Amino acid sequence: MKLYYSPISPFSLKALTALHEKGVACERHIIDFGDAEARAAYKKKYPLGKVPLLELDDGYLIPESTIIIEYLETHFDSGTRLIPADPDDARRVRFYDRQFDLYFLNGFGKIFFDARRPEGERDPRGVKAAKSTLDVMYAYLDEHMQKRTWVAGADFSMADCAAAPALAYLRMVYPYDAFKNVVAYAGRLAERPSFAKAWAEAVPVLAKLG
Ligand SMILES: N[C@@H](CCC(=O)N[C@@H](CS)C(=O)NCC(=O)O)C(=O)O
Repeated sequence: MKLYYSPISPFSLKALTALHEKGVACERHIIDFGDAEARAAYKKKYPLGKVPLLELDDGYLIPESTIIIEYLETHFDSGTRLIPADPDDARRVRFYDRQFDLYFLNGFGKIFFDARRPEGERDPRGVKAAKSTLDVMYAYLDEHMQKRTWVAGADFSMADCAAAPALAYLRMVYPYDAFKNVVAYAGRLAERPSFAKAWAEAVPVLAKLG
């Protein structure tokens, strides 16, 4: 099995966290998005060119971080169970997984990439909309985390794998200091050994980017 990823990509960090949680070893292949040739070669394998992507030994491709984790959960019973066996509990995990991908991470992407565009190509209206969605999500998560350790039940799950990179990155571009339960949850996620290991790979790459 081979994972195509970028150490700084939040969706890759989500998949890597899951791999560490499950103690599943796999070959790694870093896609350097700054290298046009490498990017073009990767698009021949996966036309969307997005990471993460899991390639099975027979060449079968599994894109999408959530689906990669679903595959790991179905095929490896080692380590942490990231998707509960009970269908209702599993649906709850999937719901929070969606929330982090769609409303937290997409908001991060909008703010982060907009700031890197030349002045005339920026989209202040889109950034404002992303921030107001995040305001809603921060308040919602803060209340939800009042008496919880992990986001979707008593145990660490796929949803926490999604939350960890989202909150680590959002802290940098749209901090949530006013939301104490979110801050505490982000702290627990940062200390979770699986995410800490994945993030440790991202830190030197981020430092180089400045
Ligand atoms: N829904 C996908 C999102 C994957 C995604 O957007 N990956 C970004 C990096 S975090 C990427 O590959 N961007 C490069 C591009 O879109 O060309 C998932 O969950 O895996």
